[in-house]
Amino acid sequence: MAIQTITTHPIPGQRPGTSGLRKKVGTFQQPHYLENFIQSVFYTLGDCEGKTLVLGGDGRYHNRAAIQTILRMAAAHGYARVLVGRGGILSTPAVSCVIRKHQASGGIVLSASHNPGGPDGDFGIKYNIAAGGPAPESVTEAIFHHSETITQYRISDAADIDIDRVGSGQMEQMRIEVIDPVADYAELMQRLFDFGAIRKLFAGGFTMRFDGMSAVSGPYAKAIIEGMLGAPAGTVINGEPLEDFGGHHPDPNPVNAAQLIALMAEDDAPDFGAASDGDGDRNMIVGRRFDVTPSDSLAILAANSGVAPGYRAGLKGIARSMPTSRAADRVAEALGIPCYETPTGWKYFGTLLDAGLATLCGEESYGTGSDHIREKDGLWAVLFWLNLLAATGKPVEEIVAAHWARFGRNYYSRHDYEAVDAEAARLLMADLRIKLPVLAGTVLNTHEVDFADDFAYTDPVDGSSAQQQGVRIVMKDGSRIVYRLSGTGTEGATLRVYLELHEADPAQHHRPTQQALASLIAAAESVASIAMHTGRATPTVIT
Ligand code: G16
Repeated sequence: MAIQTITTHPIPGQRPGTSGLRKKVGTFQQPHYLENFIQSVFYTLGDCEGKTLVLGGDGRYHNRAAIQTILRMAAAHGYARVLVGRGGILSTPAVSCVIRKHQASGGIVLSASHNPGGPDGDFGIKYNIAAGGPAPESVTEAIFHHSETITQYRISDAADIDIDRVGSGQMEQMRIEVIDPVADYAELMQRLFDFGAIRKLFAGGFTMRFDGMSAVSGPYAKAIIEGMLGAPAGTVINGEPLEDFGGHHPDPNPVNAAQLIALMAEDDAPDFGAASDGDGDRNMIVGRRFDVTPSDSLAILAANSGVAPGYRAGLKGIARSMPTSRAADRVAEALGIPCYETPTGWKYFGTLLDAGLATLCGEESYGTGSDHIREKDGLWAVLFWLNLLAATGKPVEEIVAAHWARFGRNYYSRHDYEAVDAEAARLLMADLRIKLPVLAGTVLNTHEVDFADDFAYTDPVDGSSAQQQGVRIVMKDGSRIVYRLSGTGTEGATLRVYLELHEADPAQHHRPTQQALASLIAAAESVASIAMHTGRATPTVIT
C-alpha cells in the first residue's frame, strides 16, 4: 500500500446546490471528477489526522464504487477511523444519528435524494458536519472554491475493502468499521416514541403499508415497523434498496408514489399509508383516500407532540422554510412559542436546533424532523404519526379535520415546471423582480397585494445571511404566491410555484385543493407570464 499524489485540473460546475453536489451519474464517472470534489472537501476541512468519518449512501448506482474511492482518499488524509454502513448503505438521517452518537468529525452522504437512480440517473455527494447536519453555505462555498483551483489529490493505492460484512479492516493507518446501518438509528427511535402503544395498535389489527420505493428506507422500516413494532410481514412494500430504485422515482408525493395512493383508495385499504424517498429523509403520510400535506403534517405533529415521550417536555420553537404553509405558525402562536421562517434547505435549521431555539422543523418538500438529529427524517415522521394514531385511536382524516376545525385550513399546493430552459427561467425570475416594487396595493383576482419581495434571511444565531431566496407575493387576506427556482435539479431549471390560502370556515374545508386555489393559480400566471416564458401551458408535477 502506498499513498499517491495524482495530478489533476479543475472541472467546472462543482458548486453544491440546495443539498450537496448533484449531477448525472456519467458526470461523476468522468476521470478525476469524484476525486477532485472529495479532495476539495478535505482541503476545506484542513487537518483530518486522527479523526473519525462516517460514510454511506442510499445504495443507488455508483454508490459502491464511490465508497471505495472515498475510503482510499480518507486513508491518504490521515483519518483514524471510518464508520461505513454495511453494503455502503446508510440513510441520510442514519448518517446524522451515527455522527452524533459516535462523536465523528463529520460524514459523507452519497445520494441524490429523491432524484431517479441507475446508470442514466443522478448521483450526489453531501458533507455533514460534526453536529450531524448538512454543511453550511460557508463550507460548501469553500469546497467549491478549492474545486476551481485544484491541481492534485492524494489517494491510497490499496485494494477494495469488503463492505458487505459487519466487522473491521485496515487501510494504511486507518481503521474501517463496517457497521449495521439500522442499529443506532432504531435505538434512537425507541427512545423518542411509545413503542409499547404502537405495538398494541398493530396487535389490535391496525393495518399499514409503508412504501420504501426500492430505496434506502426499506431495511429501516422492516427492522422497526415489522420487527420491533410487530406489524405483519408485507407491511413494508418495495423494501429492498435497488441500484436503480426498480425504476421508481423515489420522491414520496401523490404523483410519484401513485402505487401507494391507489392502494389507499381501495375499499379494503389499510388504515394508514406512508412512503419515504431515495435517502430516507422525506416522508408522505396517507390515510384512507386522503393524503396529508407536508405543511399540515408539521403543524399537526407540533400541536400533538405531547403524545410522544421524547417531546413531552414541550417544544422550544418550530421552524419552517419560507415556501412551507403557515399552518405551523398558527400552532406556534397557540403554544406561545416562536416560529422561524428560513430559506429552503435543511441546512438553515442547523443553527436554530443547535442553539435550542427550535425543536420541530419542516418543509413543504415532504421533509419533517426535530432536534433528535440534524437532518430531516422520513421514518421518524411516520413513527410520530403511528404514535399519534395509537394515542388517539382516531383515523388520519379525523385527526386532520379536527386540526383544521381548530386552526383553520391552509389550502396548499406546489406547481413544478421541470426541465425548462435555464435562461428562460432566469428571465422569468428577473422580470418578476422588476415588478416587485409596484405590486403592493394592486388587486390580483380579488386578492389585494399586501407586499411583494425577494425573501432574504439573516440567521438569528450566527448572523449569516442569504439573499434572493424566492419571490413572494403576500395578500392582505393572508394568501400567498411564492416563486423560486429549485436548487436540486440536474436538467435545465425547475420553476416552483407555491400557492397558499387560509380558510377559517369549517364548512369550506373539504373542497378540492386546486379548485380552492383557482383564483391564486390564475393570479400566479398573470403576474409571471409562466406560459410565455417557459412555453409550458401546465405544470409537469402538481403536489
Ligand atoms: C433538499 C433539501 C430540502 C429542500 C429540497 C427541495 O431535499 O434538503 O431542504 O426543501 O431539497 O429543494 P429545491 O426546492 O431547491 O429543489 P432533499 O430531500 O432533496 O435532500
